[in-house]
Amino acid sequence: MFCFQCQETAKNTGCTTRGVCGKSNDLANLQDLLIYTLKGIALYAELLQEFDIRSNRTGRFVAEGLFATISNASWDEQRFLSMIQTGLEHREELRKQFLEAYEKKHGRPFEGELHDAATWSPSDISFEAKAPKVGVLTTGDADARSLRELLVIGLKGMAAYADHAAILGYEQDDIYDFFMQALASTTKGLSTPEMVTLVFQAGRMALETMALLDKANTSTYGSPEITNVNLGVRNNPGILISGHDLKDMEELLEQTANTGVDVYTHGEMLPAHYYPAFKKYNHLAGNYGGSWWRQNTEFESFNGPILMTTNCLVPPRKNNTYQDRLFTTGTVSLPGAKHIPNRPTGGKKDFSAIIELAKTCKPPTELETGTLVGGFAHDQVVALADKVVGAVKSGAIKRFVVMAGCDGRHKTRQYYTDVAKTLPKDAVILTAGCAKYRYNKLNLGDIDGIPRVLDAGQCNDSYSLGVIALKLKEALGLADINELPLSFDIAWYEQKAVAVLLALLHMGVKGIRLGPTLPAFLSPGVAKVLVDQFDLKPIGTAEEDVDAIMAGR
Ligand code: SF4
Ligand code: SF3
Repeated sequence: MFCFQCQETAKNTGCTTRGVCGKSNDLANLQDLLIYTLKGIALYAELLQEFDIRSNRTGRFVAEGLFATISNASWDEQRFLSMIQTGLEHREELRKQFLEAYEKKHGRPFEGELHDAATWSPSDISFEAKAPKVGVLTTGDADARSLRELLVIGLKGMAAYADHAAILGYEQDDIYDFFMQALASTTKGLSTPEMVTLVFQAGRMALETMALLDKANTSTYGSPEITNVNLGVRNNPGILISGHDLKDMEELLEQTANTGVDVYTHGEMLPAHYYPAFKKYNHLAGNYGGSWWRQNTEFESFNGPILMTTNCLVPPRKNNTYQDRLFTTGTVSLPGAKHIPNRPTGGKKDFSAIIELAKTCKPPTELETGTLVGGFAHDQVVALADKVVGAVKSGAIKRFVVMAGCDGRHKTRQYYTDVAKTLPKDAVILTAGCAKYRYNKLNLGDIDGIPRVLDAGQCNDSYSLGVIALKLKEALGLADINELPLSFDIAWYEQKAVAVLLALLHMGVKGIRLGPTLPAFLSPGVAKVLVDQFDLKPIGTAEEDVDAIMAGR
């Protein structure tokens, strides 16, 4: 195996025998083979675009496949074996369609050469034998490998956003077309400038995908509102729901109403509390615990069933006792955990097994008390625009610092807590994603009633931060986003953060700090392009960086 897609990769170069995350050699190889299968599908889908033939079914399959390979989502080898099998069948359908369309148009059969990804057959070689031959290291040149993987890793993040939007009924042809073009491109001998262009196009498409998801979420559940979320527990049994899937949240809340079972959010599901559509459920009791890497202790003390709707799922340790209470659904899977099947067409998921189990469980053990405030997505911040702009003009707010992104288990992430603590009292933190758990319980106070940590939501809501920046630019009459009193100190872990980074670069944001380490998949040559063109920086110490941030550097 060779995997370097996340921030915790071994020695910041690559996991080669077993993932730091726990991913096995076989699972990593199967994920590579799934990506290779998607490349084969993409090659035909791209060719079919020339005949104006496309289908959302293919787009959806590719998005789901990419999403399944993101860090800490799908741990079940059987799942990948079945996706590869289905993918190859799907590829053959597209191949047939292409050959027919070609012959119809040209009056003769297609005789061109196609890449192995489009033609290999499991009747010639087993999945196990094929998988190790199609991974990241098959691209020998370090810069070409880096550009291809930056593109594929960014696509994985975009695919997660596209999948969430599709679940709510929002899909766009141009996004699916780009998935096909980008995946197919990695099988071609493109020049470096051509590959760089595709990476920057990925930034534009990432922004478009995030905008689509924002529309899907806000049209379905309303615009997030300022909300105080309870951190304590009640006396009823509870179900803990984590991950990012709001449709699962909706259906779980509906099905648990009047059952005597409360629902608590964990990790990235915290922002569900901000949506008007969920506020009517009195049994949505609060948020329990912190970010994903604390699951092994927090799931233990929750006492009731846990529903994982997406990443990040940390496999339970041997001494954990909650395996029997752990349920997965959607993209996420884990051998030994019960999986709630997808909703039938036009129907709903059936969470009754989780609810029945919850009724037999003890209420959660209290971890903390108090509340957390959030819900500062774009509409809410725009509603406060006069107040915010007034505070900037009066000098009460000197600087905004976007500290969005992911959390992770490494000690080096203490940096983000230290930055939050060290920032002067006239600085406001804008956040989204689970990165917030490094500082959202520090009680950093407010500036004339504006909290110093403004949480827009999940990593899926990072789009809001871009909209807020553009609105501030407009309100302050500035020509360029880089003239704003705004700095970016982004924490990344998994591939959605890479999509967000590419989107920010597309927006022209310069001087982003990215940590706790720069991605291992950036070769020195590719890193230099990003440093030269966008002034992308690694983090330093909290003190140095806060000084530089406040000085606009
Ligand atoms: Fe290693 Fe991260 Fe890949 Fe897991 S996801 S194998 S930790 S690089
Ligand atoms: Fe977190 Fe996994 Fe990325 Fe959604 S839950 S931000 S790491």
